[in-house]
Amino acid sequence: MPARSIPAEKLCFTEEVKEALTLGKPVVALESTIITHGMPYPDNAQTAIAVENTVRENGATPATIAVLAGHINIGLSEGQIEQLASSTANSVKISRRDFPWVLSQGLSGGTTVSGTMIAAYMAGIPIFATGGIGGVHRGVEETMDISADLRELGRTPVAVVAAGVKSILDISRTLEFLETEGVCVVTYGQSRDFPAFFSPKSGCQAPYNINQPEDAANMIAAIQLMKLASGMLIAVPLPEKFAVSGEAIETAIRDAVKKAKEAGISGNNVTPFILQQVNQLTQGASLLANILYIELVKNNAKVASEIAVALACKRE
Ligand code: PSU
Ligand code: MN
Repeated sequence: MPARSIPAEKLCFTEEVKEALTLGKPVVALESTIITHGMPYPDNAQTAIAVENTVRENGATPATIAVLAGHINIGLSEGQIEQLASSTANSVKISRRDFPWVLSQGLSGGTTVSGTMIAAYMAGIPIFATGGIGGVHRGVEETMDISADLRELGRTPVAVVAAGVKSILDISRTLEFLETEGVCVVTYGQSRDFPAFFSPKSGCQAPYNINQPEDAANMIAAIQLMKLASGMLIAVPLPEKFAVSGEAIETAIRDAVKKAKEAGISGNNVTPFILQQVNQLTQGASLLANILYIELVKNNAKVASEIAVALACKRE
């Protein structure tokens, strides 16, 4: 997919990513809000590097995307990951609306699913792996809190591989909104049950189900063939062996939502607040939550890599 033309000095590629893209090798984009707003240092840096390695082990090149000093970086060196991970206090959480500010002010930050999709598309990377995407928040009737991720999926043709959305969100409204936005949602595995992050099942059905990387590659190719402006969501459930512990953590997350409401947290502070609360509420189990979280992201990265490989094979 040809890169959208933007001034080269604003888009910085690592040699590894530039070479892979030039040669048409499989590349998987990775987001960086996980690094800046999802986990404390040094876990965030270690996780980011572990996820990159999972992509490499599965035959693709990882391109972690972030904004550093006003430049959009497609692929980060270990030193840059370390820098971003250890200086999170000044990091901006970057979705579509935030680019004009961070680029013009020369700021740094982690890109959300929305922000990463935009940058991946500019760089010519059609597939991207993350943990979970943002969604429609419960109480949306009052707050209008709908993640920019959902509208981005409707307007940027990048396939996002994620474990669905957290059960704290309004999952059925999230799926309704994705339908309105024209986003093709597909579960990956044995069931059409849309996953809810640590819970492999939410009880809400996705419209389609696939279980082979080639199926996903064919769908991405169809989007490209039709030049649809919309992306797609490939929802991968947490592997069965982690499901029981996953359910316990989802319960803790639901408690954290209550707290956020009581504390009057709003806007883009909601998700980081909840993630931090869950660590506290699960106490002894927070280590488990961390381990599960890393397993979940790595599993998504593996699936995305296999899809990227299948897509590259189709192009040869
Ligand atoms: N969901 C998670 N963990 C996360 C996020 C979402 O379980 O770290 C991050 C992602 O970067 C996502 C963003 O794109 O939060 C959505 O934020 P908001 O709800 O403010 O749109
Ligand atoms: Mn929001």
